[in-house]
Amino acid sequence: MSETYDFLFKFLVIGSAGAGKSCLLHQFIETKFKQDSNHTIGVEFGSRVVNVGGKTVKLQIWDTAGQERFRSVTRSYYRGAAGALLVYDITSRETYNALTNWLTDARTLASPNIVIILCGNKKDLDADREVTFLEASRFAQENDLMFLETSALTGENVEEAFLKTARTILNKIESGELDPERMGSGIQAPPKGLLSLLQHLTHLQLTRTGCHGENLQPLTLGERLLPARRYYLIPWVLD
Ligand SMILES: Nc1nc2c(ncn2[C@@H]2O[C@H](COP(=O)(O)OP(=O)(O)OP(=O)(O)O)[C@@H](O)[C@H]2O)c(=O)[nH]1
Ligand SMILES: [Mg+2]
Repeated sequence: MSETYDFLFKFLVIGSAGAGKSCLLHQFIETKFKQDSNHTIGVEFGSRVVNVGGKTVKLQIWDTAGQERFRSVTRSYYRGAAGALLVYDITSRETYNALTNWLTDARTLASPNIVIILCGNKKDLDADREVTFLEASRFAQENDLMFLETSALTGENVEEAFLKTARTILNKIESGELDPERMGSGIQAPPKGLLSLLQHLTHLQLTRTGCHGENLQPLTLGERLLPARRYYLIPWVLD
């Protein structure tokens, strides 16, 4: 049975290899530290339903590989994301220096309106710190990002990072700054029509290619089928 929710937000977790992206996601979903985390191959997926400001929001989270060799694969998942955790490791200046590149990718490939929180992870390793809180908070301010230092190991600020991002998106919807109906907004309302009901019952999702043959996107209710597009039935992402 699929649960009910007011909104579904597509989230990305991006940043350099080894920054702790998969551990952050694991901590958020399972509330425990992921022991022996290996490099992510391509992308991994997780989801959790949260309560934000009286609304039930399902977060559909794509944890991407930080290694360069997966870049073309991971980039294809950016499109239409509503929020992102941009992660670096406070003990690795290299991961911090790469932030500008990740940020450019997120804003150009996902959406210019994507809500991003900068996460300085491995807060528990303060003795090995290479990036100060002040330096990163300035970077965040200059680039219009929210900012938190997190620890996937202790769980500190992990839930906050996801919830803060969801709350900001929700505020933008409520203020009219973000339109959930807009294609590629990364936000979906709950399944209402026959198409959605069918998709949820069969766990198959009707998708189509984008205007330029890129990424598969779910069909929206009432959308017309066009001869120039290709349509596919793919397994609905299960919990
Ligand atoms: N001390 C400490 N170690 C962490 C923390 N988060 C992750 N690690 C360790 O950092 C290493 C990399 O973590 P991952 O979560 O796999 O890193 P990733 O960003 O997903 O890496 P890719 O999938 O290759 O992009 C692992 O050895 C983790 O145990 C943290 O908050 N504190
Ligand atoms: Mg990973």
